[in-house]
Amino acid sequence: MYSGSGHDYLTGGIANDLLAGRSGNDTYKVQEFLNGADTIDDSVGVNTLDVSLMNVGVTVDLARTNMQSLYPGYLSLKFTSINTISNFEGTSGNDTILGNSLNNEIRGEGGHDVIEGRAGNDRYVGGPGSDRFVFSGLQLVLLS
Ligand SMILES: [Ca+2]
Ligand SMILES: [Ca+2]
Ligand SMILES: [Ca+2]
Repeated sequence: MYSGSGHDYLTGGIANDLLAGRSGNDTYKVQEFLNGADTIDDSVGVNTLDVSLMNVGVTVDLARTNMQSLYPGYLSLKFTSINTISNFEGTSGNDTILGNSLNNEIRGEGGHDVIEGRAGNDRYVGGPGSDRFVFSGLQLVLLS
């Protein structure tokens, strides 16, 4: 699936999809039963990965560019750049979210989330549940 410039909203189907938002700020929305191994090809704009429709907690590393499993058996994603995703919207489950060097806005939503933004001026929003934020620049761990 390719889209042009502008602000787009892309969602994958059950097969292995190529989601390419290109220029503009894009939102990539994936969900549990529309699984597969999808590739998100984008390095322009402030892009959001939204997995809030999934019912299970995920593990994602936004700086990783090889295929990674967000939840075994459900969903794998590959980002074509370490700068593909700026913002992340988590699930109601227990998520583990590692940011990249961009200024990330990471929303853990419900569950017991572990969020580490890495470099950049990051914004963490924990949501309900007890969350653990790792501020790598400050070497500070907050347990809430
Ligand atoms: Ca984009
Ligand atoms: Ca969560
Ligand atoms: Ca960051």
